[in-house]
Parts: sequence; C-alpha cells; structure tokens
Amino acid sequence: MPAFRPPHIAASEITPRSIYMSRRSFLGAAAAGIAFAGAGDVLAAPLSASPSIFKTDEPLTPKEAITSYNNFYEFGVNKEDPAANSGDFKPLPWTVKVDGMVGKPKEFGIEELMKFPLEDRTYRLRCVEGWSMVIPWIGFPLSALLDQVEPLGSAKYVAFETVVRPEQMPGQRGFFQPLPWPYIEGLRLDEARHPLTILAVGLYGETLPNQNGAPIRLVVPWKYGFKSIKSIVKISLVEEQPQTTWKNSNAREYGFYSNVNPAVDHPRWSQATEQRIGDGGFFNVARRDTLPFNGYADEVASLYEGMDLKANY
Ligand SMILES: Nc1nc2c(c(=O)[nH]1)N[C@H]1C(S)=C(S)[C@@H](COP(=O)(O)O)O[C@H]1N2
Ligand SMILES: [Mo]
Repeated sequence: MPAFRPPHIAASEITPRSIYMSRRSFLGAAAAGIAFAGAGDVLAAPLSASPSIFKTDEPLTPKEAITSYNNFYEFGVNKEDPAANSGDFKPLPWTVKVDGMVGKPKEFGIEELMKFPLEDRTYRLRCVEGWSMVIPWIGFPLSALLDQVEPLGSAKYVAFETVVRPEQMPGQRGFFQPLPWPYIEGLRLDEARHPLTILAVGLYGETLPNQNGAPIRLVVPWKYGFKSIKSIVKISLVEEQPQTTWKNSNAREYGFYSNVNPAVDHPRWSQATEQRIGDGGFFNVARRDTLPFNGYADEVASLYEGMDLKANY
C-alpha cells in the first residue's frame, strides 16, 4: 500500500487551491491503498467474511447534504454553522495522543494514522434529533490503533477528546458557549474494539471536510450521531466509565450507551421514525422506521445481552 505523504508546504504558503490539490493527491494514494486492500491484502482478509455489514446498498446521501447539514458545536449550534464557520480551522499538522492503561502509550502523527489499512465503509448515521444519512466513509478499525498501544487488562473503557482551539473554532469563544470544552465521549472497550467501529479520515473519496471532523473522527454506526466525536486529539484507556459531554449537559436526555433504539424515546424527539436526508430531494417529509441499533442488531446486539436497554439508554 503506498505510503501517505503529507504535503510539505508551510501553512503560511498554502492557498485554498493548493490545499485542495495537495489533499486530492494524498487521497489518490489512499484510494489506491483501498483498491489494493480489496484485491486481497492480508490485513483486509478477516473483514471480508461479511462484507455487507460494511457497505449498505441504500442510496448515498448527496455529498452536498453531508457537508452542509452538520452538528459540530465548536463551530456554532445551527446546522449550517460548521460549513460556514470552519474555514479557518487547520487540520494539519495533527497528532492524536493515546494514553492511560496501555503498555505502549504513543502520540500518533496524522501521517502515521493514514498508514493504517484504509477501507471504504458506507454506514447509516442517525442523529437523536430524528434525521439520518448514508455516508461513504474512508477509515480504519479503531481496534487496529488500540492493538498498537497494547491495552492492559485493567482497561475497561475508552475515552475520547476533541481539540480545543478557540482561535479557530468560533463556537468556543465569545459570550454564549453551548457546551463545556473539550467535547468528550466514551465507549466500553468491547464496543471500541468492534469491527464496525472506525476512525474516519475521509468521505466520498476525499479527506474529511473540516465540518465533518477533520482530520480524524470516530464513527460508531449503531449509536446516535453524537457518540461519533470529531477532530480527536486524545484517546485514553481507562478503568471507569468515562464522562461524556451530552450526558454531563443533560443526563435525563442522554445516556452513556446511546444505542439507536426506536423503543426508547428521547424526551423531546421520537426515536421510532426518522427522516432520511436526501430522500427524493434535499429534504423529504416522508419518515421511515428507525431500526434497533440503527440496523446493525445482528452484529452488535450480543454486546448488550442481559442489559436493560431502557435503563441503559
Ligand atoms: N466534537 C464534536 N463532535 C461531534 C459533535 C459536536 O458538536 N462536536 N456533534 C455530534 C452529533 S450530535 C452528530 S449527529 C454528528 C454529526 O456528524 P456529521 O456532521 O459529520 O454528519 O457529529 C457528532 N460529533
Ligand atoms: Mo446528533
């Protein structure tokens, strides 16, 4: 697989056009890597047992919708804010620190992260607000990263943190700040290690747009969208259940698990149905049934055997 080569251009020299071009060539390398993996790379082999769970054949949500209708409160609370207000955000250079209960703590540069075996993963994303999308991500299993740091037996959960950069993120400065920063999330270690759980570095064949969590974000397709934390700078293996931003802000409305569950309504939004963005035009009023675990029940329901999912929402 060709190595990802970071663009060796001083940030001060980068014009929007050259950013675009350098990203395209880096993505060319990534795409070639994906094709190679698909052609029988040993690293991809264990995943090919059930390829269908990694690629829904539902119609893709148009890229214009995926990149203009976002939740990313660091750039504002309205859906159009992240696309409008993230132009000054600099996703390069970037590092992700992985620490806590691990044998080999490590700080990964984004160049190193791009060398993990990148794969195409087309997943449904369902927001607790009642809308959903189908997104063609490029990423790699979080388990591949965890393997490198060698989690200790005492590690039971994984905690994630988003970058704090008020100078580049307008939602983090000023009088009204909707959330405490950094945005934080967490998973149980077995959820984090599940083959469906990925770190995404691109979508629709290109590097992640800033508004979608550049340069690297989590994607956990059977959980509500807010678990899929963006622009990650820190991943910690811990013993106790980590705090999470939305549970801290309103524990009655948001739980730690946040599995998509049509049988457990959010106090303000029904979870029984959803509006698929991009169905027959940009917004269609028709709603479809929301599936348990967002349609991934066969793969993940066993993780929660014996748990009361009404209490652990
Ligand atoms: N750091 C951070 N990550 C975040 C959010 C956020 O506000 N800040 N919003 C979450 C919510 S509520 C959703 S629905 C998804 C949206 O991802 P998308 O904009 O790429 O579709 O991102 C999640 N990750
Ligand atoms: Mo969301």
